[in-house]
Amino acid sequence: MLIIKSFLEHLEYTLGKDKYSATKYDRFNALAYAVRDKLVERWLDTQQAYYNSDHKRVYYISMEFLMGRTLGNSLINLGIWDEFQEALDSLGENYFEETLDEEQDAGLGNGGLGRLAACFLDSMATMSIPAYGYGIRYEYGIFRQHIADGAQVEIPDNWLRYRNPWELDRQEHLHTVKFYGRVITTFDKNGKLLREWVDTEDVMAMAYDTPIPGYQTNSVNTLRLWTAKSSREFDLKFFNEGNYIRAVEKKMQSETISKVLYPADNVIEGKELRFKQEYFLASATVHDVIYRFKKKHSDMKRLPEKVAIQLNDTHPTLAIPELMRVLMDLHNVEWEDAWEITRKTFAYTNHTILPEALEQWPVWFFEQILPRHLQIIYEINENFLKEIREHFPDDPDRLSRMSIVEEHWERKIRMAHLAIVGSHSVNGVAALHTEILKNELFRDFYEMYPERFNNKTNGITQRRWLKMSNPRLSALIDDYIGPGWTTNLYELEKLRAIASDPEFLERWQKVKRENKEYLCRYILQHNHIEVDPESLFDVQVKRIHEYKRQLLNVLHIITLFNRIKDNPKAEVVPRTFIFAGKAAPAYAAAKLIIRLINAVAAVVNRDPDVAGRIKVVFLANYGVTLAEKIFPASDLSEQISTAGTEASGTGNMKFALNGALTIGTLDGANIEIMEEVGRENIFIFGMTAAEVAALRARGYNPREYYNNNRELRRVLDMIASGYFSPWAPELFTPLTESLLNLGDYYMLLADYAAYVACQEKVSELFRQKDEWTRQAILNCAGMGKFSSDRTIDQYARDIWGIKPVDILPGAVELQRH
Ligand code: T68
Repeated sequence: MLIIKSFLEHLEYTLGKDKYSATKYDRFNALAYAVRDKLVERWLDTQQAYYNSDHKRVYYISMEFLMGRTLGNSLINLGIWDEFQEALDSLGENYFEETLDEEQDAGLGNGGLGRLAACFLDSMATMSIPAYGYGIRYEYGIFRQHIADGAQVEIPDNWLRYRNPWELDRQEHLHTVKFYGRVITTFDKNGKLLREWVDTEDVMAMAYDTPIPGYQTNSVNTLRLWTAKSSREFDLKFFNEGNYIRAVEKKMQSETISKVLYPADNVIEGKELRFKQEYFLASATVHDVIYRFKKKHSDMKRLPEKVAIQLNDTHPTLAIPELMRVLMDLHNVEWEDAWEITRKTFAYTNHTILPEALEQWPVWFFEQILPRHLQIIYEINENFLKEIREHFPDDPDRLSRMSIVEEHWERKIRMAHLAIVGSHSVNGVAALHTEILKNELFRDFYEMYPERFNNKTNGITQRRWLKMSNPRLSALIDDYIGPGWTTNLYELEKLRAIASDPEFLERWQKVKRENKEYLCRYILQHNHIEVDPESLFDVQVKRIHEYKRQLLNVLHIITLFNRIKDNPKAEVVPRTFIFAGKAAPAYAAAKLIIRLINAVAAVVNRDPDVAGRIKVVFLANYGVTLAEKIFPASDLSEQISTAGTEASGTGNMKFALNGALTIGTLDGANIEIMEEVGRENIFIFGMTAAEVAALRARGYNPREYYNNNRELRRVLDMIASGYFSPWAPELFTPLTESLLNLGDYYMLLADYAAYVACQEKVSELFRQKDEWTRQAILNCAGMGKFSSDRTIDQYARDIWGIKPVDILPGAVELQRH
């Protein structure tokens, strides 16, 4: 009952409420504080142990951390879920679940890249790796999505409006981040040339820390997020000039830096504010890292022995010239030494090959905002070009291809080139993706620095994505093979031996059925659609993007619709098509795809001929919390990107782990999933990446497919003629135009026939319930490789050179008393 005591004390003393005035949200906060108390002791122990042992640490810098909710995860990782559930439920029916449901998602990310960072934090803490996440404490995270008349509407996500009980503000951890100004040259007393960056506009970065508990371990790591605060000097300058309003305006302006997350996935918006955000994160983090290093060391050359910095895509790459600047201008390190230190410290992960997502910042941004960094980047580039000339004399094309400065049209800095040149490691996130990096996107760099390139196939944390989100399946698995899989996912292999065991099969089916019923209730509540839990749940949830081909899925749905309309008596396997995902607010095609899904849903769901066979559901506001409800209830996982476009995918792993079968292309990590679960237990269709490239080189003509396939033609004609939008017949023509007249860049039409045929195989198998279930079990059994624990272990060994540290419980306790 200590729990209840702590909970009630927080309700009273921290929140100033009693049981009469407490709202449900107060209850959540009181519980969160009670749990946080349990974290803090281990947190302090861990940080002290890192300090004492002076272990090498890794800094994972990312513009995004898509954490979702924290309370349930903390209870799981601390091993106190059952205890708290029982204690809370003694206060009232459903008290516990309702309380957990009060928590807002921390949505400080867009999609896969941000969620990967969150899974990595969980794995690093669980494996006792001395690690820090560094990011921005956006006041507004990813927008909340509403659907109004079938269209996406964005609502600001003001997630900090009511308190965030997990964070601790660190008023003392303040760094000055400089912008604008100019560089002057001076000499020190020995005649050495010095650069000084002066007349800058300064913004303060203030730290907020969130504890990151590992599972069944004493280690608690730190996620440190920066908030922009106006500097005092800044205030005083204008106040002293007597211009009060101007002073307050300036103050507000400087604080906008950490206001809002840019809501685009896999595209870059070349905005000045985004550029400033990236530098803000890079600079504050580099200063913090150096500050911590200097508590124990004075020789900067030892930095790479103690510090590894992982760049989550190019977004934090300004940390490279920033570290160079700090070393040279503030610590008097010579260029050669500074460069060696920097290169040994940094490592870069690429997450995409889409050209529109590769960052290139105009040189004039640098001239105005970061003049000192521009000088440094130019010097890095000069040295680099010299090196290329030595390696490959008489190859001027190579020089312009590889240069960090893009000279055509508007001059730009290519951030990926800077990241590769300034790092000792460059990695892709799945085997195919890394091959594409080496042989295509970064081929020139691979030829010059082959030893830098390596693959780290993504993973997910099984603590959140199975144990917490699918308690029924977890309990069943525990019953048969024990709980070892929670820290060693390869243990799931033991399921292979019982994949045909009738009793196990039956219990597995029962779990899936209950999870589907739960999702049915959610759908009924939110979409007012009644869904049959016996139907095949065919699910595509992820950001809406043309390359992910949600539209191909829609073409298949309309094909089935037509087949049923033509032959209303035919036996069909009932299916529920479930979609969810956000479109970037400025991405017109993606928003139109959402409207089409909803328009098709409206027609299909109310057609009496179709009743009981197919339904279409678009669930609004996809995010971590909704995902946790969807994966456990899914039968079929749609992973249908054009081969060669999806760097890895991680949703694919979450589905399979929860016992869904995959229909997918040979893209990203799908290939490795196939290798692990067996070719016979996955539905693969469509062109390979090589075939896509070859067809593109030959000249792809989508019209051929349109002309030669009657069903396809009919589907496209229906969309184009307004069958699904009679109130606005031309609404969807931009989509059919892009397929038929603008080249169908992602080759939906080329893969259509193979996709539809493959879906027929899916339906066939679903009729054989036990065989379906057996294959689903074999999928789950094959997921060992896709734990982020494995991924992190590989980063730690191959890139960071970091070993786990044991945290002894109470080690610091002794000192405290
Ligand atoms: C994703 N990338 C990849 N980017 O698309 C996915 N981009 O294949 C992969 O599994 C995942 O990264 C993890 O490696 C993204 O999510 C973004 O969200 C993004 C954000 C800002 C700018 C560009």
